[in-house]
Amino acid sequence: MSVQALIFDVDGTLADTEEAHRVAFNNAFERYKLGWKWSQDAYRELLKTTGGKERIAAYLASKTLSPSDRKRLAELIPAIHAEKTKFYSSFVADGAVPLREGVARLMEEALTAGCRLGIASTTTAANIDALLGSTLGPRGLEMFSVIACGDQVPAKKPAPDIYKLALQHLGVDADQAVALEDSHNGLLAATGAGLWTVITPTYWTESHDFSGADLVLPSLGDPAKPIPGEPGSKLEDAAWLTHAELVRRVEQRPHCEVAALYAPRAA
Ligand code: XBP
Ligand code: MG
Repeated sequence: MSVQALIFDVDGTLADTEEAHRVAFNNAFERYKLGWKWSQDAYRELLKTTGGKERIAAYLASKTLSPSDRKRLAELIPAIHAEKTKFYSSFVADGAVPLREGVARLMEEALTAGCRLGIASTTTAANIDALLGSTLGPRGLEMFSVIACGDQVPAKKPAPDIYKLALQHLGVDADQAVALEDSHNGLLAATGAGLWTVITPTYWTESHDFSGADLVLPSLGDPAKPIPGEPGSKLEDAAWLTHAELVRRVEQRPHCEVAALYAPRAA
């Protein structure tokens, strides 16, 4: 199989965005005078639910409320989330969130090698537009052949739906694509769709279970920000993951071999 596409997750992978999301949620809660405030510890737990609207619903489910209050607040979720998205996309548009190290470099190396780029994310198109525009300029959106995101699929990560949608629109098979992710839910979604996976965790996801991942690195690395201990620990060519090394590793050890190592033992 040859690698035809790299499919990037957004939040935590393209950029370390979750602190900005957390502040945006809290701003929206204040705007609606809800008296809610998500601490970093609480948010780390809440992140186990993907999707902002679903996350608010999960938080609501954890609260003790009268049936009428629960119904009123549940009906308010879309409006609260829309307000949150306004706050978040304005933070990002103002340049508050840079790309993680190595992301722009790997994207350019892939495009130069004739490999296409896709996105498979749980967040909204508005947030992705703001992030790509503020970090890569007008060219940002054009670099991606496909952007699969948010409510385009009924089941969000860890369901594989968003990756299957990205593959479908790219017109490539799962064994011709690599997923780049940061979280356990993202890993499950990508492996569930049959993709080779590169995981670069963040502060929010470093404690997650990444069993079954094909390659786990602290970041993609860059000449300006080399990965400590590399080359030699996990990488061969450089102290950052190059597109050439990624392709070589995928071709040497297709995902199906790795998945077999973690396949549940037959009863
Ligand atoms: C991570 C998510 C998103 C963000 C918040 O998405 O689960 O819900 O935390 O963004 P990704 P929204 O798949 O890119 O890691 O409020 O727009 O959902
Ligand atoms: Mg993510």
